[in-house]
Amino acid sequence: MRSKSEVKIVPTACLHDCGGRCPLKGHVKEGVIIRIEGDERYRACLRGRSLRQRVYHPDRLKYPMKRVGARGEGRFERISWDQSLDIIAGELKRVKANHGNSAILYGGSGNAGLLHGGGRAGYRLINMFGGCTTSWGNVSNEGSIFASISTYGTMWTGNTRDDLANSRLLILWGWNPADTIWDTGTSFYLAQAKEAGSRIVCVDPRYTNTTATLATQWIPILPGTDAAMLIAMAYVMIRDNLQDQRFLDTYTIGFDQFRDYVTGVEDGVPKTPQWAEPITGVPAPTIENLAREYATIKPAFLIASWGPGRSAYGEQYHRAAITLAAMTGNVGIHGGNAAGWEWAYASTPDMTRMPVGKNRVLADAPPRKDSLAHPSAPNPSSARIHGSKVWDAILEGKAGGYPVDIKLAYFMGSNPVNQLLNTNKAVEALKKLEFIAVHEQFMSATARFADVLLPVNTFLEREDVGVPWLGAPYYVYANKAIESLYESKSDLEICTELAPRLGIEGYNDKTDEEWLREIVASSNDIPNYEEFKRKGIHRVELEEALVSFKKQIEDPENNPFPTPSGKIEIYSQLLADLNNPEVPPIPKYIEAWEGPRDPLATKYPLQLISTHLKRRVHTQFDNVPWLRDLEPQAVGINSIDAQARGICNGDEVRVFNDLGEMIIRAEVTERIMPGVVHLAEGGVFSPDERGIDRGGCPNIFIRDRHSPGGAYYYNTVLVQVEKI
Ligand SMILES: Nc1nc2c(c(=O)[nH]1)N[C@H]1C(S)=C(S)[C@@H](COP(=O)(O)OP(=O)(O)OC[C@H]3O[C@@H](n4cnc5c(=O)[nH]c(N)nc54)[C@H](O)[C@@H]3O)O[C@H]1N2
Ligand SMILES: Nc1nc2c(c(=O)[nH]1)N[C@H]1C(S)=C(S)[C@@H](COP(=O)(O)OP(=O)(O)OC[C@H]3O[C@@H](n4cnc5c(=O)[nH]c(N)nc54)[C@H](O)[C@@H]3O)O[C@H]1N2
Ligand SMILES: [Mo]
Repeated sequence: MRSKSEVKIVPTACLHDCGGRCPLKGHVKEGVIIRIEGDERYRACLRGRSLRQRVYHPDRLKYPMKRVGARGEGRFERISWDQSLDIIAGELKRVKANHGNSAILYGGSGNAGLLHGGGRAGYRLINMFGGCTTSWGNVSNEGSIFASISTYGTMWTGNTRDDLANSRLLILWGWNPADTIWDTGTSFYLAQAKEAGSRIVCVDPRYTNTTATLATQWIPILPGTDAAMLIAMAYVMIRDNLQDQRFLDTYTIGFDQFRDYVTGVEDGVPKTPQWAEPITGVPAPTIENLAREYATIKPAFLIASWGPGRSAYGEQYHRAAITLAAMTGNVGIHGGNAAGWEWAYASTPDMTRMPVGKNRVLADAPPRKDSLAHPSAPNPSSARIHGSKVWDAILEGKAGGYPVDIKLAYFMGSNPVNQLLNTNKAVEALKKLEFIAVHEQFMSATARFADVLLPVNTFLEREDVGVPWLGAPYYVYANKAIESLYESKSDLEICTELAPRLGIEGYNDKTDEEWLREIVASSNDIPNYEEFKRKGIHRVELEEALVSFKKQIEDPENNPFPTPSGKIEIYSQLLADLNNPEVPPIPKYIEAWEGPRDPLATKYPLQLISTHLKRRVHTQFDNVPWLRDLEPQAVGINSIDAQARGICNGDEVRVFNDLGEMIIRAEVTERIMPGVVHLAEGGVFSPDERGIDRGGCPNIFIRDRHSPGGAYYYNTVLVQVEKI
């Protein structure tokens, strides 16, 4: 028997791509993690606690491999690191020489450590090699970014979550933080608000776990119609003169134009609750009530979560929510919320991270014509392709109007085949390329298409630092708990070895620790690197909750909003100048395609939404046995829709539309409204020999277009479900 003293406790953290950054303690014995323990204050979720089953999963990629079967078939043979790096370097040089750097497509996201996350290592390498084609548009929340920048002039619009306890009414619009972690403490603060007697209303097509545990009221709404309900709420406030006119006069421009649209002066259609009822499926009296409550209970927190915004015209929903926050005077005050992009604490963007350098392919191209042309709008180069169009761009190239003919794709830390739109088109597109390199931990749907596939370690096998989303005021230090398993390496190590093969000098002249010391020093918050590393966490004690726009509200003379007018722009001249009726200067309800009134609905009558799952982060953790048994992938369908189709709970059903077909288990439930079905995103694309997906990947159904303002529209799609 070995003694307990041989167990070493390593302070580390979960750095997966959700909003939580949960401190963890790894119990390590003889180089093996035997247990993972959470933190008392920042409690890790089920994923962090089951990390061992992911890290030690038998399917981890173990050594470099090259493809031997047809592309996408998933047959590989082992090669050495030298061989694999020589092949990748040779292909990069060949494509650059023959077609130029723009023929290289690079994509990376993945885990969220400040050093190893975000595909930074690869982007730095490719930029030092001369640049590449990349995509634009934030898959998570481009609609919200668009609305925040055009209305407030900045993305930083949130309050820290400890401020939730100050709200008396909380309207959670398409937000399910009981499952979908945005930062580690949110559920705790929501529970505090509930205990203090605040009203919590959830507006969501699904009766979520958040609704079940926290809400006083559930308002089911048809997907993609949120802007109509918000605008009808504005109608009620205007009709009853409940808006905070002093706030509007002092801090905003364009309310008059908005009022003319809402009351019907502009187009002859008053946007009454009766107008919104058949569009949204929400009874007019329910809309009336919520409007009156939001206008009269102060302070009130309205969050416009990103799920509803990942839809056609999702930008309008976000702009409408911001307008209501302004109409009720809830911007810049404790207990309120600006209803924008949500981040409060602006320290991360200021931190000095490993520079990615300049991408010359992007820099050399003129700005995109339809970008907001605002300094904080991310990288508006016309050489970027919207992420929903990359597969089409590969297939159609310059002949199809794209800026480039892509020949080579290099992916690390992302799984675009599974997670971008129109998966079957992705399959077709990737078959056309001359070469594909992928760095991965597992044989993902994307890894399957690699010509050379390199094994990457996990954050428990390297050092990193993390910051949670939304401005939760703490930092985590993820100490390396174990040596890299098998032959795996970090992306940074791999790129460091590739650099000289590409003739690049000075790619990496620092150790990981030197990079991390630099990152930590630049935070301004962390006084002592050693202590931070030893404890694994640094908390910033705030005197009071941080509230975005507090200065602007308290002293408007000296603190204009960072918009062209210095005010909250309910009417935006920048948008008016785009001269595009689909991106109007005031928020409007624009009916989306693939909704219940689309002619396509006669063939495919069910609206499909795909949400983020408690037990996964996207596709990651899907293979963890402890978690898989908890919530098997299934299509959620209301009992009325199920009965009409003869479907019983647990039956295998066929889900299909013109783009794809799937066989999956049905979960018959009252927890989703009739007419809407649900599949969790991140179901692993697993086509059988007939091409029918058996893994439940919703993206096989979703058209590869995007909303006019750039929002990805994962939640705008019609399907049919039938019993088999
Ligand atoms: N556990 C876990 N946490 C995560 C993630 C994860 O994968 N797992 N992913 C992280 C990432 S990267 C992101 S971007 C965020 C995403 O965070 P969100 O975008 O908030 O997450 P979703 O679950 O997609 O959507 C939230 C809710 O919106 C509802 N909804 C969908 N469509 C509509 C609509 O049209 N109208 C209304 N009113 N409601 C609608 C859904 O039913 C769902 O309950 O979560 C982060 N946190
Ligand atoms: N239908 C639908 N689709 C969606 C969404 C939706 O709501 N509905 N949500 C979208 C959103 S919000 C997001 S953020 C995206 C997420 O899209 P992705 O980030 O592409 O999704 P993941 O499945 O997390 O893929 C990350 C991959 O990186 C690997 N990985 C993890 N760590 C590392 C590392 O250090 N190095 C390397 N090289 N690899 C690593 C993992 O094994 C995993 O396969 O999905 C989008 N897709
Ligand atoms: Mo995301």
